[in-house]
Amino acid sequence: MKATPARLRTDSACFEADFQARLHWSADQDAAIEQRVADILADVRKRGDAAVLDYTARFDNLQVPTLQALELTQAELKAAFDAIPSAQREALQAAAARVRSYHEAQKKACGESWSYRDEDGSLLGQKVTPLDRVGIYVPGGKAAYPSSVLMNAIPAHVAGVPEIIMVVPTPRGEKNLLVLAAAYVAGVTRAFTIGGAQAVAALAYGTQTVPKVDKITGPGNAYVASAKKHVFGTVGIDMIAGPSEILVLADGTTPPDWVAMDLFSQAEHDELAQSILLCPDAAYIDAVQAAIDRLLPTMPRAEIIAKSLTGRGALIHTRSMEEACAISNRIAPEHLEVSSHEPHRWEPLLRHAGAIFLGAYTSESLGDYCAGPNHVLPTSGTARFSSPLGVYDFQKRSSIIEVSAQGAQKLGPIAATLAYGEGLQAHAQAAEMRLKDR
Ligand code: HSO
Ligand code: ZN
Repeated sequence: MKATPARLRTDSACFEADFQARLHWSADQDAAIEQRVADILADVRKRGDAAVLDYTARFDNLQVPTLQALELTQAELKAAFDAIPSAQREALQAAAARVRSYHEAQKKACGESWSYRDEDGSLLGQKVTPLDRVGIYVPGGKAAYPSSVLMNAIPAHVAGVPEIIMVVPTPRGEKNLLVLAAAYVAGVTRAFTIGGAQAVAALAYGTQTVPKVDKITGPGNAYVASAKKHVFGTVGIDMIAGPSEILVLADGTTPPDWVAMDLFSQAEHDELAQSILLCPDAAYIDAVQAAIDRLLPTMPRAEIIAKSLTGRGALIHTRSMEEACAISNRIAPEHLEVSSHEPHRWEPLLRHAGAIFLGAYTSESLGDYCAGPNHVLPTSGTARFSSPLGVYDFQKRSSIIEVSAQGAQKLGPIAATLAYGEGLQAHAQAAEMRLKDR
C-alpha cells in the first residue's frame, strides 16, 4: 500500500490552481439526511421517551422497556473506572489534572466578572455566570474517544456548570469502559446510553427522563451534526467539527520520521482527514516521503492513512519559511505544528490556527491527550474566526449598569435627544423624568 500526498511547489505556474483544488473541499449537505433528522427531532419533541426508545431499538439494536434503563448510574461509572487497567486509570487522571489546570488558568484570564465606576459614580461591568445545564455528545463505535469526554466535560466543570449530562450511543448495549471511566474522572453528573439525532433532540427539548439542557457540545457523525444545526437557537451549540487536520511547517531540522508520524496521526482519524507539510527544503520533503513509505506498512490503520494522505494530503515545497507561514494562514488549519529549531521566530507570523504546537518535541498527539489545552478545535478554515472549545463556551455574560443620580443628569439629555430622533417618546421621557431641573 502506498500513501502519495500531492507534491506541490509554490514557484510553479500551476501552484494556485493545484492548491485550490486540494484545499477547497466542502462536504455536500445531504438533503436526505437533513429530512430524516428533521423527522426524528419532531418525533422526539412530540413523543419524548417513547420516540427515543423506538429509535434506539431501531438504530442501536438496543431494546429496553423504559428510558430509565438506559441511564448509567454514578456507581456504574465508578465501577468502569475501577475495572480498567491501572495504567489507564493513572493516565486518565494525569491527563484530567493537566486539562483542569489549563482551563482553570483560562477561567482566571478571561472568565471572571469585571466592573468599573465612571467619573459620575455610575457602575458599569459584566457579570459572568456558568450555564445551568449542558449536554455532552460522545460518539460511539470507531470514534469513541475517552479523551473527548475529558475535553468537553472538564471545561464545563471548571466554568461551574452544576449539571453535565452525557449521551453516548451504545449499539447492542456494548459499553466502552474507558469512556465511562473518563466520565467518572471528569465529573459527569448524569449519563445516558443513547445517541444519534434522537439523543440530540432529547437534550434539546427534554423528555420525561432526559433533562433539557442549555447547550450541547461534542462531535458526532453527519446525523448528529445536522441535528445540532437544527436545534441551534433552542439551545446553544459549540461548533460543527469537520474531519481532523494537521499542517506541519518544517524547516528541515526535525527527524523526518517524527514529521511523517505526526502526519499519520491525524490521517488515521478519518479518510477525509487532511495532513499537509510545508517546507522550503526539497530534499527534506523527499526524506519525509521516504519515511512515509517505510513507516506506513507498520501502521494498523494503514488503509485509512493511505486514503487520507493520497486523497487530501499535500507536501508543499515553498520558497521560504516566511512564504510557508503565509500559506499556513490561508489554510487556517485545526492543528499547526511549527517543527523548527526556532519556532518562536515563526510564531508571530502565524495568525490563523486552532492550536499551534511549537518545536520538534511538541507532537500534536500530546495536545490530543494531555498537554492541557482543549483538543476540540475549529476545522475547515473556521480558525479564521473561531476558537478552541473552552471555559468561555460554558459561561455567558450579563451586562451590569447602575447609573448614579449625577450620571442620570448627564446621560438623560443624550438619550432623550437620540430617542426623539428615533420617534420613541416613552424612551425620551423615561430619561427626562429623572432630570432634576426640568
Ligand atoms: N485530534 C482529534 C482529537 C483526538 N485525537 C481524540 C485522538 N483522540 C481532534 O481533531
Ligand atoms: Zn487526534
